[in-house]
Amino acid sequence: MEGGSELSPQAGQIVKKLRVRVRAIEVVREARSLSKRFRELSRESGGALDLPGFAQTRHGALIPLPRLYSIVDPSLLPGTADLFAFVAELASGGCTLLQYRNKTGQARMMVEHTRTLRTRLGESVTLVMNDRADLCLAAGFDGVHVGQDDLSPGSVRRIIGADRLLGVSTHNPEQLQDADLTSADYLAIGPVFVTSSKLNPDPVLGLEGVRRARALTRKPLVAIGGITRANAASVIAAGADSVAVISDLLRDPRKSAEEFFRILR
Ligand code: TZP
Ligand code: MG
Repeated sequence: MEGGSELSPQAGQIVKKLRVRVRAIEVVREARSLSKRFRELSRESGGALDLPGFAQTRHGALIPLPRLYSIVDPSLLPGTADLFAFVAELASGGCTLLQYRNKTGQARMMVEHTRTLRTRLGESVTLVMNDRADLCLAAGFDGVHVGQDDLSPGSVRRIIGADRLLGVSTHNPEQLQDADLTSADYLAIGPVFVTSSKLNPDPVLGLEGVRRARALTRKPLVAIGGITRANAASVIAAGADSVAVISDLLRDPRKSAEEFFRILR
C-alpha cells in the first residue's frame, strides 16, 4: 500500500458502482443525441430507414426503451415528500424511464410535481407524462403517453413536435393495428394480467395477447398490467421489449427495480 491511499474492499465496491452509474448516465445522453441524429437521417432519406436489428419506428426514432418502464401514481403514495423519495429510489435502482400517471390531481399541482421531478432527476431519466400533452410541455418532460380515450396520437404529435416521445396504450389487436399506423414511437399492450391499479381495466390478454401484439407491430412494445418480478421474464419471452409496472415497485422501489433489471438482463 502506498501513502495509505488504497481503498477498503467495501469502499472500492462503492467507487466502482458510482463509476458505472456515471458511465450509464453518459451512455443515456449519447443515446438521446444518437436518437435525434437518427431521426434527422430518417427525414433526410424521405422515409423510414430500414436497419435490421434496430427498434426502427415509423416516425424514424431510435428508442432505447429500458426493460423496466416504471410508472409513478401519486395517489398510491401518502404525500408529496413520499413521491419525491419514491422516484429518487427508483433512479438509484437503475430506472432511466419514468411515467407520471395522475388521474385525480389538479393541473397546477401536477405541473408543480412534474417540474420538481424534472429538476431533481435531471436529464438522465426520460420522463413521460400520462394523458396530457399540455402538461408535458409545461413540465419540460420528454414525452407523452395516451390511451384510447385521450387526444389522438396525431393531435398529440402536433402539440409535442417530432422530437418528443409518444406512446399509445392498446387493449386488443385492432387497437394495436390502428396505433401502429400512427406516429407513435412505442405501443403498450395490456392488461396482460389482472391489475388493481387501473379503474375499469379492459379484459386480461395473457401472454398470448403479448405474442399476438408482437406479431402485429415492429414498433417497440411495452406490456402492462399485473406484471411483477415473478412473471416479468415470461412477458419479455412472449415478445415485449419492456414491462411497465406500478404496484410491484411500491414497497421497496430501489430493491424492486434492481431485481427487475437483474431478472430481465
Ligand atoms: N393500463 C393497463 S393495466 C394498468 C394500466 C395503467 C395498470 C398497471 O399497474 P400494475 O399495478 O403494474 O398492474
Ligand atoms: Mg390515458
